[in-house]
Amino acid sequence: MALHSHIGVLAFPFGAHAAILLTLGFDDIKVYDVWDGMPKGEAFTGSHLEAVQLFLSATPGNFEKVMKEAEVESGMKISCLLTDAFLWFACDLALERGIPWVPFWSPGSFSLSAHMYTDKIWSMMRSSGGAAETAEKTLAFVPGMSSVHISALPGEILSENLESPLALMIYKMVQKLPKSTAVVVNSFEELDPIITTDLKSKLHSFLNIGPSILSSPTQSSGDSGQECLLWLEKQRPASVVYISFGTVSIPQTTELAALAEALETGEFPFLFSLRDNAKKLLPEEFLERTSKFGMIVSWAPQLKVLENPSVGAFITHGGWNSVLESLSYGVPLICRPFFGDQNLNSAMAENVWKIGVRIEGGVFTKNRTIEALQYIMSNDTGKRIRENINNLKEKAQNAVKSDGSSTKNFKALLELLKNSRGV
Ligand code: U2F
Repeated sequence: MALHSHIGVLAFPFGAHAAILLTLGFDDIKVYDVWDGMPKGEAFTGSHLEAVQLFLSATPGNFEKVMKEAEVESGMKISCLLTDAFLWFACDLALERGIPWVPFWSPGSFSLSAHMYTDKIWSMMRSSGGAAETAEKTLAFVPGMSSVHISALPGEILSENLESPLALMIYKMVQKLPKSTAVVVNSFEELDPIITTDLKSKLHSFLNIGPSILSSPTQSSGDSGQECLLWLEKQRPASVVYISFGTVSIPQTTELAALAEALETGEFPFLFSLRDNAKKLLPEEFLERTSKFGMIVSWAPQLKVLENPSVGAFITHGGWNSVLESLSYGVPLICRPFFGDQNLNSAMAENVWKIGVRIEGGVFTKNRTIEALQYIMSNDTGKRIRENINNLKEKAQNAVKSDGSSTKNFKALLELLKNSRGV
């Protein structure tokens, strides 16, 4: 892509706190830090919601300041805003400048769809007496999600509380998205064609450009990664349970104990990605007792792990990237969701795509975990699930081929960026 004399802004919230200026190529990217709203000179001790609140009160001024600095320093005008979709105010910044706003929605398209239907969902919940009363009703009026229960929706929708900064941010985002030039997601159209068609009818342009791990796999495994990959090589095909709860969540001690007991009792070979600070939460001497058939690492090269034929199931929190990666490599899921879109991702996996199961009751107990593992790993009961996930794997691989839907969408995105002012 020729982006000469082009200056765009990539902006992502929280943790990164950065606006990234993009010009010629990777060597030409310059990162600018944007103030995250934290009181200067003080260590922050509040909750993550307070952090979101502080961040929001610093916007959009914090971004505007840095964008101006970048323009002065580079001598170029910003011609496009490519931002995390959560940064809804980027819509106004782009409109003021007369340039495109391209929001990236990092979870799956169906959770975006659920947010787009929030007003309708709320009115249905109110007329039926509230979230608890409607928990078992299905989203019959949301295209492509008619078999999903209300109870699977993200907390930000179920609570009907716009005082929560996160819920307010998502709600405002939904109002702005129809004004965006294009909404980009890391998924593929064939995964939920009905939802894709519906979102295309509501947005100027809706571009599924994934799974990005299949179109540009770049993960390096490092030294600790090598060790667990060598260990996987020695295991029988489809015999290992891979366990990871993503970058944020860790189950509580009682649940970790139940999960550990299930692995130990059933002698399921396992590879567990568990951060060092959480290892002490495991039952005493669990590591020693299971060292013949299990391995724990603080970070696993997840893509290479899921690609390995010895892995037969993935116990996950249902984060969108983990779900997409698992289906891209054909590994059935056992989901224990924690917050946000994870419950919905897990419900889609179990009820719509039928590529996995949720832990019954929503929390690990020894028996429920053994049941889920036996169900998925068995030749008999797990067969259908493996067939379904392998079908989706094939569709995902086709989507990123040169004539695939995601490749076409990615080209459309590049055209859109090239045609933005300044090129
Ligand atoms: C938030 O999800 P997380 O970041 O907690 O989880 P994922 O979306 O599943 O992403 C985890 C990534 O980290 C990688 C793994 C995924 O790409 O391959 N990884 C790894 O390489 N090695 C490890 O040992 C463990 C993880 C949020 F909590 C979710 O609700 C959202 O769905 C998600 C996307 O917005 O962001």
